[in-house]
Amino acid sequence: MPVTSSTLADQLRQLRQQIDLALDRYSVIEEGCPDDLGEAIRYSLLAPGKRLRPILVLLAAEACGCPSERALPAACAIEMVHCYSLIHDDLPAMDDDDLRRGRPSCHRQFNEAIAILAGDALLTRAFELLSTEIHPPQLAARCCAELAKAAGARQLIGGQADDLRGVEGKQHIDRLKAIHQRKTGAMFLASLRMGGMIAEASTNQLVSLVEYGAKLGLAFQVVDDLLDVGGDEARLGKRVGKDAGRGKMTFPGLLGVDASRDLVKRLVDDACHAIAPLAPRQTTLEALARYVAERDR
Ligand code: GRG
Repeated sequence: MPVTSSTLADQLRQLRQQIDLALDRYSVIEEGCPDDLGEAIRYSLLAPGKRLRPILVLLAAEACGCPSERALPAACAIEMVHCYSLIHDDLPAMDDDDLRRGRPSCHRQFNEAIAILAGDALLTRAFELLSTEIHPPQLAARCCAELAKAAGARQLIGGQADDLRGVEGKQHIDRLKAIHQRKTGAMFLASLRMGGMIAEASTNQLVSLVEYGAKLGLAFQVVDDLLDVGGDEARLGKRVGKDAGRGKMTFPGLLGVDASRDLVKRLVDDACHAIAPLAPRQTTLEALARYVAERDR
């Protein structure tokens, strides 16, 4: 059955609720965690993000025939790693942002030291969660390896390091794609692969999810760049116009706005094509890809 935009909106609302309840539960760190650190962790983690990566974990599991609840710890773990990366990205030494998810960024609300430590604590908590809440232990180990690889020096952290040097580098579309493949794409792929692995997906099913994730991750980032040019700051909950203002490479900057929009359409079509073999359970992932292309936040 086709998923209309209103049924997708309902499904996303329910998934976010399920994820937020689990994040709330998993981020209570008792005994020994200093109050201000615990507060900073929960302030950033429970702030109203889109929860796209955890949603991908749950939908990938469902698309491969497994109840989404089983994938909830992995969904929360990837959101924790994502949240750590946002906290650290906002620091003065990196992107120096005062606003995140519509609120003062973590270091503005608390202080730099607490923000660094809250990020560190979220990163380590994610692996604690995977190793204690995913069963059997072999599956937990595979999930830990998957997330560690995506968040590590070759992917998320390496992409961030290259991006920070961006203004000095050669402005080229392939270089831009490579940075985003590492900063955004790798975490999308890890989300989908962990969901698939928890559902005991076949190799062919994992290949479909990976192809979908590669196209979706890039589409997401092109839209992110387009929103940085023409988006609404209040709706996005973060500063707009900052990339162009800093001379950073962006898709609209390199290709123009219209060609960037065409690229998004092509990528979303390719993403939907990639998961056709998962029919009949692929429809929500398809609808999600269309939502990502049309999003305004
Ligand atoms: C500090 C290791 C380290 C990495 C930082 C996340 C990141 C890497 C940088 C943030 C800047 C940026 C444009 C990253 C690309 C990925 C991206 C668009 C992140 C924001 O993700 P959303 O829009 O955020 O899903 P919410 O708040 O909705 O979860």
